[in-house]
Amino acid sequence: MRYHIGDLTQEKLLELYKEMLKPRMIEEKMLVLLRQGKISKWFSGIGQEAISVGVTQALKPEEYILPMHRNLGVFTSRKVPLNRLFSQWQGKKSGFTNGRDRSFHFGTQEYKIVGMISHLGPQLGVADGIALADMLRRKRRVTAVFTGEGATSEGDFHEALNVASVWNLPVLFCIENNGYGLSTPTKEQYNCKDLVDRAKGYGMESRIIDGNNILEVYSKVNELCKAIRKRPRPILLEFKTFRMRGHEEASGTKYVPEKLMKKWAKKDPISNFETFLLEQGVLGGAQIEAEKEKISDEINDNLKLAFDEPQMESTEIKELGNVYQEFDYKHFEKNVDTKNIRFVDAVSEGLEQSMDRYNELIIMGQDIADYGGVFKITEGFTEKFGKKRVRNTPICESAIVSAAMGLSINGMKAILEMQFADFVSSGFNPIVNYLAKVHYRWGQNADVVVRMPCGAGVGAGPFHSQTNEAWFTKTPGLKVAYPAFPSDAKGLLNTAINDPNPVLFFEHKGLYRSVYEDVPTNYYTLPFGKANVLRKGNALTVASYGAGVHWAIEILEKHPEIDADVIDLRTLQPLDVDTVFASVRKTSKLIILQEDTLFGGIASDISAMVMEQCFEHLDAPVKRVGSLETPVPFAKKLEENYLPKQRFEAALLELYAY
Ligand SMILES: Cc1ncc(C[n+]2csc(CCOP(=O)(O)OP(=O)(O)O)c2C)c(N)n1
Repeated sequence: MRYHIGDLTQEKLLELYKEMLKPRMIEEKMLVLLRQGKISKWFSGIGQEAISVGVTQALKPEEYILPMHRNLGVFTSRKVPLNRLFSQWQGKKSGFTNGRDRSFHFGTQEYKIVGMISHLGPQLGVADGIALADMLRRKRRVTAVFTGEGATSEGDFHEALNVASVWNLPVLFCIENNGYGLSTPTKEQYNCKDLVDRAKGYGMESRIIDGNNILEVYSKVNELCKAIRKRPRPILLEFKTFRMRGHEEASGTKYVPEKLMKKWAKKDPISNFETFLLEQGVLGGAQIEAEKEKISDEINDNLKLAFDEPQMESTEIKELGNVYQEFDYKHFEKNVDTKNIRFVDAVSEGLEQSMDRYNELIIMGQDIADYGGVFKITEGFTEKFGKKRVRNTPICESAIVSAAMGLSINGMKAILEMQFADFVSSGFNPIVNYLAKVHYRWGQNADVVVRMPCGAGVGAGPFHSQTNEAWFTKTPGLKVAYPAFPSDAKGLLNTAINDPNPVLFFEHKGLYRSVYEDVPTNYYTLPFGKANVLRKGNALTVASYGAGVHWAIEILEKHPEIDADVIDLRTLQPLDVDTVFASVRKTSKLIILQEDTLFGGIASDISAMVMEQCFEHLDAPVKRVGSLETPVPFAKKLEENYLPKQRFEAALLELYAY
């Protein structure tokens, strides 16, 4: 291995050596503990230390770094206390997740490290968001993110690199090409010569770096970081290296040819550098022993601290209390000045007034800038707020959700417009796995609102008509709002934006231009988890939300003899079950109408809760009415048949007569 010292001082050379030695020795210790059954799982980065250490050393402490599962050297180079790392791996209190997540699945704002989620790819888009925040604040900073070569096959990789390039974000994308993704060799993973060949397609600079040569890694990355700080832009790096152990310890390396192992063993980043430093007279044999003893003592002392800590315990209340970031709801009253406007206008007004309130609120979505979005809700926004805050995105829902997560990590607020709620499936993974879980896992909030133009009745067929709220109400960590009226839409949207937690905000397209209301012109908020009783009656209770509320009222108007309580739920997570219970205790009959197909929807849960809590008060079985269990059909008559309006009328009459 050839080393070029360049202008590096002896101190720096020694520092690089020691920084590589520490993760290696920690790993060797962990392998012993694993064999003794004292830790559960280990993903080894032995042989890849030069990459973690070299990249981290080239960054400034205030610059974010997003490691993967083989980057222990990132954590040690950032001086994360070893006892905290060891406690983290044992699921103990001094770790970073209160025992809620394992291994390297955590982040820490203190050390500007954002750890991975198991799904690998979303990290790359998160880096985009962090870098975007730095760029918007004109901070000349680099964000470095790691990926294995295996995860470059995920769509997230393509999406994140494309976004970074189109937006010219200062991200250093670091591929650690270590030959295998679990057991899959590179030739079965991709079909280009080098992975950096892809950079050309993204219009991005790139470099290949010998990942086992610490001086090459550190010097080149250092130079590139300086260049990026001067002129922000993304750069793709491919570090050539090798995975010297199994994917994780239990999976072994039988599928790796012996000669490859031998070849790469000769390239070990630490022993080679050690020999070089000895030859150069920078390091002496006694010094090596002394350093090893020092690290060994540090490891043992910190291991004792971790082992002495008790196993984590918790309570239902504490665990439930940590899913969401605490939100101190501030009520802003409606004023008396109103304007008769449509649902779309109310959404637009809420967005505009919130953009005025928060300088660091960013809206992102497809065609939302000068075009104003397909529903024209952000029309005129670029003139008022500029294209930096009202951002057109490429078609890449996953990377944009991840980028919104990154904005939040770096202290900004984000709103995403899904062009149609149906397309959220392409951004599903980071919503349910990153945004939803991040607060519970390591206390980071996801200050993101995802706007969801949804719903059927508009002749738009199976892919532009779904109402998919149940995909999200099922996932702890998300909030879900689903207003039925313009004034609710505005007040709830303002609250969603104030709330530091991720909110899925459903807007029914069928209501956009058909429902008018006198909406207060000022900035006001409405609380989540408070249903609205639209009509009061004693015969029965109707509970619904979104378009269902309007269908229920329309049908009830046809039957004035039915004296019903009509409850508009307004938010589904949190859900105001108390208002439903109180009504059922009064009327003794409940019918729940939802536009979603019936199975596994909100109606089923409300029904179950009412059975559990109000059984003695019921005079009839709870009725649920929803759409047919089919995709949403296109033709008018088929769609009418699919939707629950007619079935609701029949069920309502049946319940009334019961
Ligand atoms: C979306 C997803 N698919 C599959 C896996 C299972 N898995 C975890 S790591 C891994 C291999 C990753 O290979 P690579 O990106 O090259 O990183 P390496 O482990 O080699 O460092 C696989 C298949 C996963 N965690 N997430």
